[in-house]
Amino acid sequence: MKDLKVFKDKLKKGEAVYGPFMKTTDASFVECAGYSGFDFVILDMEHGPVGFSGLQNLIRGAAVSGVLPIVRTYDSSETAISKALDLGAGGIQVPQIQSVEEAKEVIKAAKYFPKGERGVCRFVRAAKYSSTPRNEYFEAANEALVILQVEGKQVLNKLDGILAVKGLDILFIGPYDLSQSLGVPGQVSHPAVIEAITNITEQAKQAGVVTGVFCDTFESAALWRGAGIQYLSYSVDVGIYTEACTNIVRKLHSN
Ligand code: 3PY
Ligand code: MG
Repeated sequence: MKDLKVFKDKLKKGEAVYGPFMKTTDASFVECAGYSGFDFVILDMEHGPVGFSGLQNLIRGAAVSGVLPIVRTYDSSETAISKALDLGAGGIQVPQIQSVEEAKEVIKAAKYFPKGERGVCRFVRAAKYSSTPRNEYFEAANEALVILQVEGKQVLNKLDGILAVKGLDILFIGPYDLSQSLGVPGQVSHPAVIEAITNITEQAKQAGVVTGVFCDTFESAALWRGAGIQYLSYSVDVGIYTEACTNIVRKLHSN
């Protein structure tokens, strides 16, 4: 997967990668994000309405516009993970990881032998429905990114163990759920949330693991890029569209 190699090289060089969450079920919007130059899109099965048959068209939209499709699974179950990968996701992003054991189970579901026990089928979109030679496919498939989300204060004392899990590519911090668990729901700029994100980032840095975070302002994107976070998820398709519409309506009414 060419895009995946470019993406991983950027991370290795310490560069930043940017991409929005996508709640759309229409591949046109994924293409727009790709043609705009984003590095990745996160196709959201946790908070968006898309199902698996719609998901495959969103992944196709990502392929034609040259952007890496990451799927945020609806949970950490084997089915949620392997179906997304079978459809050709460049990586999976799993929400609400609660323990080291759960992190290990995710790797097991996402990787083929010898790294894991992913259910085997080569008649899937990711294997070009069996056109990809089998050895080539199973090796390439094991390159898909595994991104784990930590977003609750109860998981903070398990971070060392999670960061040591083999096969983890990126530790993603969810500021919104984190803010709720810290007792300030939605206040992602609250000092307690900033402190928690800073500490997680530092701990990951010590462990040599790339971090990611969600931002919905340019200020927070700059803040977290400055702190060394490389995988920056910038806002959400529907939020971006709402903001653009609001600005247009405001300007039209000011004429
Ligand atoms: C969170 O902030 O909780 C996320 O999952 C990313 O938007
Ligand atoms: Mg969350």
